[in-house]
Amino acid sequence: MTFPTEKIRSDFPILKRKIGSKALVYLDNAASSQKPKQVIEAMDAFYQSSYANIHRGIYTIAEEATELYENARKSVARFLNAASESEIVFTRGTTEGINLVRFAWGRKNIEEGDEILLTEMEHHSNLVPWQLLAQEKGATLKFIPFDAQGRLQLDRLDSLLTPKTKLAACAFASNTFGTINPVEKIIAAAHAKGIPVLLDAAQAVPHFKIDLQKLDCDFLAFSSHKMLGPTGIGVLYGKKRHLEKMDPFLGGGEMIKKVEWDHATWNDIPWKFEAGTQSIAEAVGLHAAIQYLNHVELDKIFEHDQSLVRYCMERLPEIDGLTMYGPPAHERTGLIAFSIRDIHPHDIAAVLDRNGICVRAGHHCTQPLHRKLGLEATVRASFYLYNTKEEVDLLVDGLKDTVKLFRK
Ligand code: 7TS
Repeated sequence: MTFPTEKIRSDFPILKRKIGSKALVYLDNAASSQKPKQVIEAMDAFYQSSYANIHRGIYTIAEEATELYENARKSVARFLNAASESEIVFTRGTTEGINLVRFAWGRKNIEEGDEILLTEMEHHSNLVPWQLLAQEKGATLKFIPFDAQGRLQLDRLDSLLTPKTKLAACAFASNTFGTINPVEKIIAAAHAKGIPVLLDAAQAVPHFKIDLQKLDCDFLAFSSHKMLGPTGIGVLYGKKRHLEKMDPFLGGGEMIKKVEWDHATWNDIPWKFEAGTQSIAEAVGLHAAIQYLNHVELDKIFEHDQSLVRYCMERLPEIDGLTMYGPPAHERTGLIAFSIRDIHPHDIAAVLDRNGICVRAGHHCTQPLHRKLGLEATVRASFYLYNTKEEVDLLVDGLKDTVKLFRK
């Protein structure tokens, strides 16, 4: 069966928009995805009929709101095949999830002289929190390097995992190279030495199936807004035995059991980590997004995204002076970063915008990675389930126009 792109496109109201006289071509999905009407309507219906704060009301709509929020948690647990929904903590997004581990796990477990192993292709969200923790504790950061094709050099792994390593934290898929990293190997090598592993799955969960029972990572963080859901909500998965031993992240309402004047005891997991009023409507929206992804099927979405990136990588060499970064198409998610000789990425993005085409130009929050490539910035096109081959053609046409304009 062919992938039902037209049917899918009809579910996304924004895709009917024009930029000037041009149809919107949205190729910035790695930054954030668009939302189907099923997500927008689920949140709208919640606000119109069941909105109330959760976990405290005895009245009907408060009970409905609580059930919807907790059902969203159950659906995330099923989506990832987590052992229990108590391992699913709602956060504001990937960045907050990683910082939660930094504060609630890292402060307790990282000491002076310890090492944290990262990779050279981390988003700043999985780099800066560890820099801050390392500075606070007197710990050191180590990095698995990447090679000329944007692949991790795993032959270095064993020597980088030392008796001082207390955590390995790694992007499941790179937001700049698109590389799907061999995280299973990293997890196996780290676990053999008793080292827990955190995966930044911001670019993974939206695009391919993850089975936490098979994967066996200790922590995994991602954002709803990159997987058709709303902004303002994300997930931190943590193994029960870690979450139970961790200190709270933020203090306040909801995360407590009993409060005295000078101390308090903590709620059970996952609520111990959910202080204050949560993003309730956003949880409803995330639930609807998961239902949508399940309906289309992630395996098919992955195949579709890869077919687009493969086609794009076949066509991009038609552009004079273009360099692509990262591994072959079959080793990546549906995104490609590139540069064109003597034309600034911002100029490329600005000309494409005149054609209605949205791409990301800049360092994509991976400055050290760009510096290692000797670049300040690249252009990145990233695809998702509603993109088409025709849109790739429009991108290539737009790039040809850009080159003509700048090489007159
Ligand atoms: N980790 C990775 C691998 C990411 O790609 C991003 C966002 C984040 C973490 C942070 O997610 P947030 O939801 O907490 O902001 N990546 C991008 C990007 O590539 N362009 O804009 C945001």
